[in-house]
Amino acid sequence: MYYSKWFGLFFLAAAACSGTTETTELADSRAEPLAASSASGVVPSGLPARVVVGLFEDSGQTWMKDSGARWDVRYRYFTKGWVNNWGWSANDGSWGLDYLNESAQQGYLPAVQYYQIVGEAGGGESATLQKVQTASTMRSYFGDFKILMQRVKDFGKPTLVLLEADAVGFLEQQSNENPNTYAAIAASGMPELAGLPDTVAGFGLAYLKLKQAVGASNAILGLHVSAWASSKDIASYSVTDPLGPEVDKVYNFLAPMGLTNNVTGTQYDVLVGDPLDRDADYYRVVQGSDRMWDPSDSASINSRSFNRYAEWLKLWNQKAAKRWVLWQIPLGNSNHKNVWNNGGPAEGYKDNRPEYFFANGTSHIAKFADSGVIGLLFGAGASGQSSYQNDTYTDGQLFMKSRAGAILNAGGVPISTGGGTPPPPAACTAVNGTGSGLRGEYFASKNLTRSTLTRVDPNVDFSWGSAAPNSALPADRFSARWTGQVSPRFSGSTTFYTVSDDGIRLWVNGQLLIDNWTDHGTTENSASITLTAGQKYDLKLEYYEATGGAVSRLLWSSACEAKQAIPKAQLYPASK
Ligand SMILES: [Ca+2]
Ligand SMILES: [Ca+2]
Repeated sequence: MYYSKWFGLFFLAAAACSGTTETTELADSRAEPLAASSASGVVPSGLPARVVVGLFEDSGQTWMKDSGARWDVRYRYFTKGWVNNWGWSANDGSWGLDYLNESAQQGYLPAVQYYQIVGEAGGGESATLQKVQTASTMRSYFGDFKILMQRVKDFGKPTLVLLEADAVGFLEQQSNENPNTYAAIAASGMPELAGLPDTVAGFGLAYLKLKQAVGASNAILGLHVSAWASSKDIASYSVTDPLGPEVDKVYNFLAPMGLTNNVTGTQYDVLVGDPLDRDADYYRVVQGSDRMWDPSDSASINSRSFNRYAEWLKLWNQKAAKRWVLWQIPLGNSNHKNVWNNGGPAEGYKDNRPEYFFANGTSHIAKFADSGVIGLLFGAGASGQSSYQNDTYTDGQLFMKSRAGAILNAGGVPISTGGGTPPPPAACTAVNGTGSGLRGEYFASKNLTRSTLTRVDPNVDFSWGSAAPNSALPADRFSARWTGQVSPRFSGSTTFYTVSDDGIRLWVNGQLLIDNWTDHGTTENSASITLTAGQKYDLKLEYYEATGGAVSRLLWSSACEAKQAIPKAQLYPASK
């Protein structure tokens, strides 16, 4: 339980954080033994066991490939209109698939910064909530996103999809950080979204639902976490406020959007952050606002510093148990001329992030990995800013190409939990079953009479929407009973979940665990029971549909296993 040791350390420091000495000691104490191993959460499946480094590069460009540096990730924005190539292609997302394929052909994992809401009709950034509350806008918006998921599925390789930087922050502001604020999600009329709440939280869940409905399991979805939308900009201005309360506040808003268990049964894979959208000295020179971070390893976390940002990332990492991808990291270095970038050598504004990460070995990358960071994506967030094409350094070399390139070509910086699976606790010994599912008997009535159809269902994971389960059954007023045995893979407390629309009740080992035999919209119920791995227990699940949408799902989780539909191999059908 080394996390508790961590929290202990943190609170100790927080209690004494009026000076910098304690913070320095904290930084020192964590540097060696814990290294990158103290980050919480799993590295999403399909990502390598190192901190991936990438660049913004537009369709058709080959600078990254020509550079000879082993970049990992290539990203670009997908803005409103992408789905039909702004009128130049069919309305099928093929332009997007081309970008994914082009990136893969050049050896890169593609990343999409999905940035479409601001381009939807109805106003600018200040109208974000209003757009999300407009059913027709949401129907067309999520229609486009569904097409993205279909093309990502066609692509078939891991794809980072970073969702709506800025827009999520504006929703946070415009809803006064209330995730239950109305949004037109089920109300959009999109069939896949029928079971989701009409709330801002439901807006976040809609992306998860569409990924799941399309089956784009290779899409790695990232939810943007704003460092400014809580009314405190913790990275640039509110730099002495304690970080914990700010993290808690924003987490409470974002968690129901899909950072924790929810009705879709899935969650976001990563958190997404943006350290700053322009070079720091652009703000100083042009706007008179100093946003440069102190790069010193002994800087207080209560100062405008890399240490403070890393601490914020770490608190989030531990709270949400998810890794971070940072994107749109500015490209300025200390040799830039602090002028508008017209493409001449060293034109653009000074920043210190590339030097922080790449000019002094790899310890700073490792430090950020320790805070949960698994990806560093660099790119100018606006025109006139520094760029990797002309970031000429004091040695006459292009900085990113020569410095980041050297680190990447030497293999990069490793991270702890590679391979996409969490390290199981020692006690988690799996006993895999050989089952084939449950006997499913379906009835043409609400009350388990008029038996109409019997079959073996590999599992119970149905979302029939407004359709019938089978042509022999009606779309409304039907019911079903699944019977057989369940065999847990792991010993200990197992939590069973039903997700149903409408009524449901579940017995395990003769015990009535869940009883919600009422008309209702999609609802999750859960209960826990202690079971022994490999042993078979009687299971009975009864369900009825009244009218409208129909959902029936049976899931489980335990300390050793993430929440998921109970797999076929662990279910044995009753013979009659
Ligand atoms: Ca129905
Ligand atoms: Ca219903």
